[in-house]
Amino acid sequence: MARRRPPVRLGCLLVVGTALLALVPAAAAQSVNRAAIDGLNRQLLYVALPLTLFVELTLVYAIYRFHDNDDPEPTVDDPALETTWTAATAVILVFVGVSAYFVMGNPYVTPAAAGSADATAPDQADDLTVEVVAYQWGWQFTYPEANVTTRDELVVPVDRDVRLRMTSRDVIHSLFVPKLGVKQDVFPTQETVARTRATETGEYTLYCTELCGSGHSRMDGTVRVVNGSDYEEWLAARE
Ligand SMILES: [Cu+2]
Repeated sequence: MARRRPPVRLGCLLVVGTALLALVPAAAAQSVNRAAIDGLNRQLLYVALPLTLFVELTLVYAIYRFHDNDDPEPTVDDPALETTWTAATAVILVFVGVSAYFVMGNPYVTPAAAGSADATAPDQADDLTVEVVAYQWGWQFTYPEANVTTRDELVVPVDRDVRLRMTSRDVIHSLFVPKLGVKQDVFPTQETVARTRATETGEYTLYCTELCGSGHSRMDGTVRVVNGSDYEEWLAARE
């Protein structure tokens, strides 16, 4: 039976179809971190999806086309084909690496990557700084400028850079706010920093995402993103 190339036309169709998917507007992200991470996910999805479909459909086609082939021919060398798929794979891996590198280097996603300055250096003027202490099993948030402390509730103004300087009173914890794309481990005797700028008001759940003892599953809280004047009011009411 004659050897046939996989359905290349079908592959092209899939690539074009998925590229069109990229034109569909994505749901608005709730923070700059989240926008960067979602953007990367979409980029990788648009590469992975047509490839997956192409491979799977080629497999199904081969099964259908050759299922009653009683006289299969041995595979022959095809240097051109081998070079092509090796180079194509390399290009895809470089694309994945470079895309991920830029998001990891984003100063909101990795605050320590913002210039050579260490992340715990004096804060920038436009940053609202909140000191976070994690403990078994809860979160304490202190607003140093206002001398206000809350438990399990972080209130931040929308569209403003927020810097969380975090430490732990006992064991390792990890602050995770999925909707805001914030995730950072919290260590005893050490300070780590998380940064974000929320772009949508609302209530978001925060979790501890490091198994830290029997109360770990209850170690959650709320991040309330409010507009600037509501934030000032809230702060003033607690001073
Ligand atoms: Cu914890």
